Amino acid sequence: MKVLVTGGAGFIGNNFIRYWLNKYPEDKITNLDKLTYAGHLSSTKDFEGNPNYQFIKGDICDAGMVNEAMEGVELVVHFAAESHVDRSIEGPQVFIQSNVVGTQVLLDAAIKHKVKRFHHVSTDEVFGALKLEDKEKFNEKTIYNPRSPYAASKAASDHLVRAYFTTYDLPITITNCSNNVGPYQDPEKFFSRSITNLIDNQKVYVYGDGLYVRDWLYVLDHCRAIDMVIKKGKVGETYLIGGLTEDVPNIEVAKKMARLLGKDESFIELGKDRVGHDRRYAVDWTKINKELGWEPELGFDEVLQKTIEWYQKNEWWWRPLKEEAEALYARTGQK
Ligand code: NAD
Ligand code: TDX
Repeated sequence: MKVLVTGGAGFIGNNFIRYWLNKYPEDKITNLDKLTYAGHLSSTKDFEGNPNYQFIKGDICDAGMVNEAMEGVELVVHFAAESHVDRSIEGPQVFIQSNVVGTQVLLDAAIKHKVKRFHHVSTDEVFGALKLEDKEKFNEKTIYNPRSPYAASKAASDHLVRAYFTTYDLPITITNCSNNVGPYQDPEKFFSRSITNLIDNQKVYVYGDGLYVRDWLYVLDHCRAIDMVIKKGKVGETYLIGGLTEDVPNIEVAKKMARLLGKDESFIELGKDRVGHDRRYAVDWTKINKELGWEPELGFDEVLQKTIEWYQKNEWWWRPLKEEAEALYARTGQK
């Protein structure tokens, strides 16, 4: 089968391609990626020579290029997006362009080329924010309430994907996943930024009061869930994917990281808050568990340990990216 992956030089995309090439060695994968600041060919180095893998540098908003890449494709797995909330606050326009217009260009091409499945990779941020005391978590029936330009652009893309199913019968599936962590995550995100700061004897900057909560999931557990939805999921359906069953506030995450890296709490600083900061994300993943048998393999402590070890062993990968990531925080005042 010929598979088109968009955004495969980014964090989740490269992990997904590596996973898929190993699990389905007979498939041929084309990776279409614009190589924005978040796309790195260093992340695909270990499989770039695989005869079943091909890289195309291109923009998903470029219909000509997308149509060429879609030739003979049966499965599209769509990761390409601007993905960082802090950058969307600084400059929303590119989020609308890549995440909304780019998705629409891909959907049109998918119809033209009669693809058998268009899988859209989305986020739990489309649902807005839970309160710390809320009992009910996000589920497939939760009403959309995006609160950052990033979340709004992803919400728009989800609506478009569903509209193409209803209007044009395009065989789609959607997954909305919680916060991923693991190998090859750009050091701009909380986990990867904090771990690499600590390795460099720098502080972890925890936004606001530190009582914000995210639902952390190991990236390969996400890749396995996408695989299951593609192979066994029902066309037209949405599946939510999440990790933790108990809340861990960001400040506790930072403390655990510091401890594991041999640092005391003087390496943690409560800092400037994010504008419109969503208080809490928590995902109810009962549907994918009951219908497809998915559950996360790794608990939070294992996720943290494995992720720290990867960044300790792979400085060659993250060190060249650190300056660009910290330049963002110098501009936004988050150090
Ligand atoms: P990332 O920022 O690490 O990677 C995005 C990739 O997309 C990069 O390689 C970039 O070059 C590429 N890209 C961006 N705009 C493009 C364009 N116009 N044309 C072609 N390529 C383009 O992102 P990520 O963390 O790997 O996230 C991947 C997808 O998963 C996104 O759609 C995101 O919304 C979703 N998601 C992410 C998380 C998370 O925790 N990281 C959680 C749930 C869902
Ligand atoms: O230095 C930091 N200090 C800090 O306290 C950074 C970078 C973040 N934070 C906080 C903000 C959030 O509460 O940590 C939490 C996680 O922040 P991010 O890593 O920026 O992730 P988040 O905003 O939750 O969004 C992520 O998860 C959902 C991804 O970036 C999205 O692409 C995905 O859709």
